[in-house]
Amino acid sequence: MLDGCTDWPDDFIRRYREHGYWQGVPLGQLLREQAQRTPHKEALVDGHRRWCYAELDLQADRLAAGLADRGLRAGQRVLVQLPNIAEFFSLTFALLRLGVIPVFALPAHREHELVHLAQLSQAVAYVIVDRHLGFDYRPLARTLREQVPSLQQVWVVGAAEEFVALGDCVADPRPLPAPGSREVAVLLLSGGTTGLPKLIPRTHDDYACNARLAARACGFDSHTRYLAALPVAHNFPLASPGAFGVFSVGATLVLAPEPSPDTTFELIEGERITHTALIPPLVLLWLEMAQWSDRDLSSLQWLQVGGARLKAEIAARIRPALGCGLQQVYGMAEGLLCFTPLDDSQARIFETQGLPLTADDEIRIVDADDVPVAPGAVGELLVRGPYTIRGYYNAAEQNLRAFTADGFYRSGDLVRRLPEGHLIVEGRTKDVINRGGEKIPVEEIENLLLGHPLIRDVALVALADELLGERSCACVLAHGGPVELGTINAWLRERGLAAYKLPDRLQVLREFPLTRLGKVNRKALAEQVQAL
Ligand code: OOB
Repeated sequence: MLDGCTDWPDDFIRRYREHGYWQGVPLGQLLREQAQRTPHKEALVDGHRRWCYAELDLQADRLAAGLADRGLRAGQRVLVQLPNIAEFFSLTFALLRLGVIPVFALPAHREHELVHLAQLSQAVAYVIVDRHLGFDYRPLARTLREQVPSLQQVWVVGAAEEFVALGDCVADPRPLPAPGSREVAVLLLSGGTTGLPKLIPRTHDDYACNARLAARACGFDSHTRYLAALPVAHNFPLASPGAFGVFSVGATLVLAPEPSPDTTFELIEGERITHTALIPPLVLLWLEMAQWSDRDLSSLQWLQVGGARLKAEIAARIRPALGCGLQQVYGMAEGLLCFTPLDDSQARIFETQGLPLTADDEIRIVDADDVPVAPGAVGELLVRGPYTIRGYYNAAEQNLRAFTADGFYRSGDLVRRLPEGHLIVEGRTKDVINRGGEKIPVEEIENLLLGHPLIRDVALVALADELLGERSCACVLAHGGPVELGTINAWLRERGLAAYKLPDRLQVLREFPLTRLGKVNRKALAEQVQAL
């Protein structure tokens, strides 16, 4: 396994193979097998471009050969920041076939996040699109090249300027040595528990298991037409079951450039979409707009919702407004996935976040001392299983805190379990703000803000919000002078912070409420500010 990663112990490896979770086939090979089974079946739709399985397979092979010619070698990392376009998949499969490991940044990430990801992964190349939704990624590539010496190459989909066009990185396909299925396939981003985001190594075996079993739990078959409305760089639309789930059953993936009802309703109508996935704030927007839209959404069978807690009242509005069923999804890039079964009772579908995907997902719900709580009581969810990591990448010290000695991942989520096993997410212990599904690592933002000349101390807290569930408020003790949200956010933008992490509100205070131990009492602070 890649240096800096934690493998599963031998007895677990044996068990996961015996139980059929790990099938010994690298992800690149899964596409190959599908292309052999159904070469002419439509795999991917991106605007006017339609690729069948044979075409996607060929594009991946051509890129793999071309990138090998440019010196890419198995085990190296490549920072990939692409929106929902066909090249995301030809590139990803090319890298997977070479055993080169993509690090998936979100299109919304900027210099602050990207420098960290490139340094942490020691990426040798960075792949971007020239422009997307009005943003030019090439200046970002310039900054990154200056700041991260390991980044030798930049490949651009579209107009490359001084860089190299990805379209020029192709060569005639040739047989290349495939990586082993137990190797790391991709590095995903964690929502963050403390400090800056960490990288999550997912192996070919475990990620294939993730996608294949999730596709089964969601009723995907070869007739499925899945709309990727969320950015496919995220684990939910990428493999839970998402795009990889689609490819695992020979179905069709339709890419939306962004998730607005205008764009997606047209695609649902035109492409006869059967399944899609959203985060809760988008559900609200879709429900609202469905009333005014005359698009035909009748092909839609299932809407998967996850990333943040969906309110039961909103859940109940989905079928009447959109005409499709709801499937709640509780997942994490570290592994564990839960789905409400498609044939579950309405009450459970509306009020729970579902059942773990496999019988070998071991769930422990514990108190602050790691002691299991009484059945039905709320506690922190710890998990271990065939597709849940045993350690973050190159993070020996953090791993001591994020994993128990016997290999359980500490999710930082507070959950309770119903007698039949359904989990309900009740809150969390980790210092993350969940802004409608987008995760804001509190410490990362606080550390940045502490560098502002007018700010003496800061605490970022979550405030309740109708649309987003939570939004962020920077509570500030100032040195003096006017401290205002607009100027602070402009300053944060200059430092290259992704827009979704900018505080929604700023509150200047004289002092912070403290705990008995003299630390900032975040709960009291949030209550105090919410009441203002
Ligand atoms: C998904 O993955 P991440 O890695 O961006 O975030 C994971 C965290 C969880 O630990 C939990 O705190 C929260 O997001 N979360 C939910 C939730 N789904 C995720 N909280 C309440 N209710 C839910 N349904 O967000 C993710 C990965 C795969 C599938 C779906 C979501």
